[in-house]
Amino acid sequence: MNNRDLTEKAYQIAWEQYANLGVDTDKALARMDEVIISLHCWQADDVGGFETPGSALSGGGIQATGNHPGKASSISEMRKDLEKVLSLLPGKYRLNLHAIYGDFGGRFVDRDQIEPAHFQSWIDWCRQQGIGMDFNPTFFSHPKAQSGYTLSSKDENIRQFWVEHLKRCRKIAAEMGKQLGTPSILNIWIPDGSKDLPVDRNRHRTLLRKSLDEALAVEYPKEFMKDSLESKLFGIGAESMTVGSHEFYLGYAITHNKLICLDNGHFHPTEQVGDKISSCLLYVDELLLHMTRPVRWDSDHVVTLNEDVQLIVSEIIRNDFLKRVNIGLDFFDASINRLGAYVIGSRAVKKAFMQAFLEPTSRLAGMEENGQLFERLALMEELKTKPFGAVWDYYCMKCGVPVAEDYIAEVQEYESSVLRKR
Ligand code: RNT
Ligand code: ZN
Repeated sequence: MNNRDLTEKAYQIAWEQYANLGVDTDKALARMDEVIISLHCWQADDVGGFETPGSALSGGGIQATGNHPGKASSISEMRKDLEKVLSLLPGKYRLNLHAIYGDFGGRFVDRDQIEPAHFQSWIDWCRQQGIGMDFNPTFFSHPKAQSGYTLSSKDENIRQFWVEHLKRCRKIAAEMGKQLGTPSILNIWIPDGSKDLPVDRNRHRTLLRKSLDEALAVEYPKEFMKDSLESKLFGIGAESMTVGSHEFYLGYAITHNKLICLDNGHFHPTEQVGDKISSCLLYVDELLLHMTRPVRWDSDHVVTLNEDVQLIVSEIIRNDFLKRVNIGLDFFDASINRLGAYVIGSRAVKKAFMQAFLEPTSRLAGMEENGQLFERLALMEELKTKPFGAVWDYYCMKCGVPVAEDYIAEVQEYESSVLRKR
């Protein structure tokens, strides 16, 4: 039997097995179109950007490790890589760009000088691809970030420099959203913090609030852009205090009607972001997710289909939160093929959604309601070994992208014909 027929046949059997559980696999497939993942540009080049030739990540307490050959070192290489990635992924996507990825035409343009024009070629590329765009100011890899403080700096010149950067980024994001007809999520993450025990934490947090008030003063229509705030527990070199903590941003977001960004690498390892969603959404309209895989620390490993990711996604689907949750990826692994990393991570998140769509949720909820807790746990365990993979493969086939592990050969081919020649 050829692969296509085999995939069809496996799907028919899966359809029946899920039907016995009261789940309609065809409906689950149709719902996959509602899931849009924002592909973070920074996996393509280890968070380098294109400000100057050979730009590289420095400071900020984040790190890409590894030196797999073929890293994108120009905008055209990056677009080519992203096009290849998109050709291997089922369903819908967006592009998530950092400010350092502007099209600066070979000239150095400092962060307080960037304009929408520097991002026009990206907007045009996204339009061609039929995808929306998200955006991020870049508060690291810059001499004015080396002190460890940006928006919360006590140095007024430095603070003003970063306020100006943020103002400009918001304007650029609004332009992206306006031109592409879908709001751009502007995510603010700053590395500000202290390696050792600070005496005056309060001053930095007060300054950060002041900077946000100044930079967010201009209101843009929600159809063009939305601001999001990303907290963190600690970073390398900022172990003792992070100015933009979860409490800080949650308070700011609630009082200013902003989005909260939950990065699942940014909490104590035993905390679950999946558990935070229903709390945050009682108080803010929308969330942004940074899906990542922290291994022992905020290591930004490639996302895999693990229980962290499954809980996050289940919470979204069980509570019908999809319209209020924006999904972004945030990992940067330079030790393996970078395109392959995108494909593994994006597919893992989509697989989690497919599993969530295949859950007999009302049946489980009924058991819970009746106090049948053994039955609830037993059914959850059994669901793990239902033929979800057959539905996933069929979905990929219907989307016209490589089925199952077939994408490995395509990534290998791209590596030998393109990446190894760079
Ligand atoms: C850092 C944050 C942040 C960055 C990107 C590059 O810990 O997670 O989201 O990873 O902005
Ligand atoms: Zn993040």
